[in-house]
Amino acid sequence: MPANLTPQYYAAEESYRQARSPEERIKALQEMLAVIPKHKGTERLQGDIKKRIARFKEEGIKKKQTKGFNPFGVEKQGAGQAVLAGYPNTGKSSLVGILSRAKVKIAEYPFSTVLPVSGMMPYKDTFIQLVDTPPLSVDNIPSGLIGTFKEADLLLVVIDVSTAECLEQLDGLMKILQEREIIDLSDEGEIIAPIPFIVLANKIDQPEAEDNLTVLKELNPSLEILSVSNTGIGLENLKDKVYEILNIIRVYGKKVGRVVDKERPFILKKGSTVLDFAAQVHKDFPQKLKSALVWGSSKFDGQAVAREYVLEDGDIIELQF
Ligand SMILES: Nc1nc2c(ncn2[C@@H]2O[C@H](COP(=O)(O)OP(=O)(O)O)[C@@H](O)[C@H]2O)c(=O)[nH]1
Ligand SMILES: [Mg+2]
Repeated sequence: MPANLTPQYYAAEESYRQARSPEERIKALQEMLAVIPKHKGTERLQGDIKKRIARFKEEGIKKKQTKGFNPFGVEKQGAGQAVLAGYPNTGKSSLVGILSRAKVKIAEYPFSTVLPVSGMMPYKDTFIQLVDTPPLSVDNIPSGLIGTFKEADLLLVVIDVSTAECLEQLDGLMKILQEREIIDLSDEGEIIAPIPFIVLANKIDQPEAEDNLTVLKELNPSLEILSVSNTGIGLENLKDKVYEILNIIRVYGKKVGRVVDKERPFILKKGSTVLDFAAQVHKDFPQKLKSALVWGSSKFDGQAVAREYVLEDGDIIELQF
């Protein structure tokens, strides 16, 4: 028997896919269950959703009981979370300090950062969260830190190209992260594991840096390597790249007869539709939504579009009920 699922159901399912925390997942699953057409064709699916809700609830309780507070957990904020990873003294804290307003500890001696610290990096009219982390090396991998990496939307693998040790640093980091299935590349250099990443060749302002970088690039032709420094080199390029890899768009809501609220963009995954936008504004909206007017990506300003219309970065949307 066909399930005949409704747009409301698909919207709820989309929120489930975009959910980041167990609480958000449970909420989205409950919404899916509430709007799913109740007939024989969906019985199995209903059962499956109920099981998933029960499992997430159970996991949540267990986590609270066994782990309590996890000091390596970093609550997500802003348009996306980029976590830095690197050996001691490679300049992770300096980068987070410059790019955000976070109070990070910068020191000439290693191991001055003990727990993750996050700061918000302004970008266009939104903020991207940067997470500074304690250092790791092949001999010292703080176990909680692997958890921090696994939760990231993007990893910034930081190496210090002012020294020839950058070759070992890169190999060591790639090995640690690949073994734990955090990042992975195909032979063609395509990112195939859950967390996208870029390599940051830091301290490019130093005398030996360019030569080291040339060798590094020759040995790792498939890697995306950006050169940066705390003197400002490459930082604008880095921001653009981070935004691009997060694969998100900013869109703006406009109420009928009002001016658009340009202060607070909504953040959606690239490829999101008018319906996805409606679901983010209010959970009841997808059900009522008829169409929308769009300024930006549409052929002309204020064009009426269907619910399935795919939005683009910068679009302004007026929902029509
Ligand atoms: N020349 C130069 N020095 C840097 C750069 N970034 C950081 N440093 C220095 O490297 C040392 C370690 O920096 P820090 O940010 O604490 O490294 P972390 O251990 O990776 O967090 C400090 O003395 C910084 O001033 C850079 O881009 N160029
Ligand atoms: Mg540090």
